[in-house]
Amino acid sequence: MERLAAGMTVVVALQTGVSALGAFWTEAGDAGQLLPTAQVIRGTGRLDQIAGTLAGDDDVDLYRIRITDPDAFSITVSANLSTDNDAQLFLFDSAGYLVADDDDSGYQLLPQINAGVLSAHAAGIYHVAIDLYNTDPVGSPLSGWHSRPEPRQTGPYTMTFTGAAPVPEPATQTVWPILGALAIGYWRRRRKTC
Ligand SMILES: [Ca+2]
Ligand SMILES: [Ca+2]
Ligand SMILES: [Ca+2]
Repeated sequence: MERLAAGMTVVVALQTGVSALGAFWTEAGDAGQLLPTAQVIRGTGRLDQIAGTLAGDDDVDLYRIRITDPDAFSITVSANLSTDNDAQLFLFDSAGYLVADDDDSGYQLLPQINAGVLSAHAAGIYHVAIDLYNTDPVGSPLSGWHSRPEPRQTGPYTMTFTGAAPVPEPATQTVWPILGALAIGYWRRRRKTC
């Protein structure tokens, strides 16, 4: 069993070795506004912050994240938009169905999603969008945006998270079935030789 035990040690190390450090993500270029063009947050450990810019006439920035603790999940926003800081948040599941949204629960006219709002939902992949009031999503699942910003404004924002993490790299996602197949093969060989 020594070789199998060693393999399982590697698995445990992969599971626990990603929990210590937080990730601070800066928008690369301009994040898209639909699922196929959402910016995928990569990294290890917690997701602490995403910093970006609402630019142009009416920017919508959509990010793919992983919610690890739905009870604790929260988003607070700081921003320095050019007029009145009136931004909005929308949270969609992995397929683009809206699960939460907020306009003005944060400081001044900034949005905020409080811990507990996601308690009835499962952990997993989600998408978070930040945009200007009063541009709202269209379709369920998300298929577009109704652009009607009031007022039009631009500027930087930072979203701070609890209960979230980056999306695992594809290689990390595929290592589990590979390790599982190796373990099953080893177990079958052991049974034949016993
Ligand atoms: Ca942007
Ligand atoms: Ca954008
Ligand atoms: Ca707002």
